[in-house]
Amino acid sequence: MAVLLFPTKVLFVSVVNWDPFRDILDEYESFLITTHVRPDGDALGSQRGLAAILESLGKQVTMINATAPPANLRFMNSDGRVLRLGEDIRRDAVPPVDVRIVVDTGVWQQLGDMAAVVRDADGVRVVIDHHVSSDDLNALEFRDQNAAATAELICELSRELDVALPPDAAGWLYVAIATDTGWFRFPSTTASTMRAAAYLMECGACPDELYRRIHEQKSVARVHLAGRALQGLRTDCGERLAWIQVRQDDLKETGAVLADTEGLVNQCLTIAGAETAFIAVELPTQQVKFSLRCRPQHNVAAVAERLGGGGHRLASGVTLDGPLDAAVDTVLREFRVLLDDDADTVAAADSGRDG
Ligand SMILES: [Mn+2]
Repeated sequence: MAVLLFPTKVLFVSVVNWDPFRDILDEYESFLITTHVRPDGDALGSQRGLAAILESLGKQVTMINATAPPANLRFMNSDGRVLRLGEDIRRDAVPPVDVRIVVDTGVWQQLGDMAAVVRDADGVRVVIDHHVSSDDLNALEFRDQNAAATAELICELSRELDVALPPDAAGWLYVAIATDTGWFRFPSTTASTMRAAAYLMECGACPDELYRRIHEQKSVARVHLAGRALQGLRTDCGERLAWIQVRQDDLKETGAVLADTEGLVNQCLTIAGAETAFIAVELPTQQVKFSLRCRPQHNVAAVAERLGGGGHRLASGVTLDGPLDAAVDTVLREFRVLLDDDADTVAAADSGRDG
């Protein structure tokens, strides 16, 4: 059997032409890097990874975002290098730079208050992104819609420029790719994604430690709340819908806070045969906040939109007036329509409901 020996260059084929980026590096010295509001792992990781590359080439880099990252990603800014506009730095104190780079989005609205900072300045504008939808930012674009994360492009850039990534930067980029791919299990994950991850490990990223820092930091109250919510899990439409609810009393009695309900709904989709799911969370205002999820054959955005909410095909949300039971019934009806269920199945499932 023939053994194929691939040189590194073949393994790391780039679909993006980075030559214009090289030209920018030849010509300019100071850079501002920003990303979208409510920055996620890919946004922050790409921002920080790119900054590390530019700094190791001797460039001046400022990082400013419109909003702060969620609590479990704050370790990615433990040195405070990523500034928050209006908190850490005033708008009129933003330094003049040669180049403004936007990562992980190309949409003005997603930049929040940073949009004006990027727009109202002379100089070169760059977008590095993997999303399909984009405004015309009048920028040099480095885009690969097939990349699982913007950080894949940043990895590519570091190899193209032959810049070794410091271990912390490798870790940030690893977090970026891991979180955007659901730890390498979403269909967006390709062989190139895994090669990028391997490269980052070679540069010093520690997957076990990074997973722990992001996903194994729960409070006892949060785990208790999850237990309680899951204990009350119900199914409908022949177990094609699984749903849970959290009352204000559940929060009070476990000591959990509203944010502790985040991500709980995804547990419902771990049930064999479950195609759709929702969580109903009773708010202090008596309103009820719903998070809707589904498998790719369905579209819960349609459900959310019919009820006045919105979101993505696979993950949407809507807030309805209470009381909880009435709001849940409204949403259940919509899901039964969505699943195009016949009356018999619905009736059978309903008899199992004790609410
Ligand atoms: Mn991304």
